[in-house]
Amino acid sequence: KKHKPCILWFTGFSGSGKSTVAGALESALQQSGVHTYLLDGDNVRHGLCKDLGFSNEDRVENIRRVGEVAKLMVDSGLVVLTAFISPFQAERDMVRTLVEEGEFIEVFLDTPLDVCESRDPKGLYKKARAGEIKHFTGIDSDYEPPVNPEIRIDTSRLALNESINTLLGYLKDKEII
Ligand code: GGZ
Repeated sequence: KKHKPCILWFTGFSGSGKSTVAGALESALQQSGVHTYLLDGDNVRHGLCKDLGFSNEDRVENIRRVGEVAKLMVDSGLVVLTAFISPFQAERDMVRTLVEEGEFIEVFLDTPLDVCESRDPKGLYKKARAGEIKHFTGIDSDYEPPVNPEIRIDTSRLALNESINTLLGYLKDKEII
């Protein structure tokens, strides 16, 4: 059986669970023989986008580059997962236009900000509240929630395996896998 290439575009606050859910979904897909690639800050902001910071302008450019790379990966037949805050609807919509209808799947990690802040795995919210980090998303930089996401996941309400089952169910329903 063959899968259909697509982009699973995860968006949400820092600490909302994007990397965790995308990483677990990627493992599940690989176990069933689906060829995938996960793009996230760890492999992009240290290389392709290492010249960019966190001003609105730099975030727009970050997402533009990630979108273009994801499109190339779709052309080569991969299921691409991306895990970036990607705070603006306009840039998410722009990436959607780069691929065919149905190939862009917007996954909104709709975990409430107070939950993300209480998790604070890297202590970044604490630093942002103290004014040591400027332009932190949700504190002093905007996040525009998706208007019409294909999938919505609140990791404060769902266990990881439930989130993964939601995503796998969607992909099977749409005959992507
Ligand atoms: C937001 C920041 C900031 C600021 C550093 N605002 O939890 P993390 O650490 O691992 O994920 C966040 C990551 C966000 O990078 P993205 O490339 O996803 O952002 S965007 O899509 O908006 O371009 C956080 C860390 O970088 N980080 N400073 N000021 N997140």
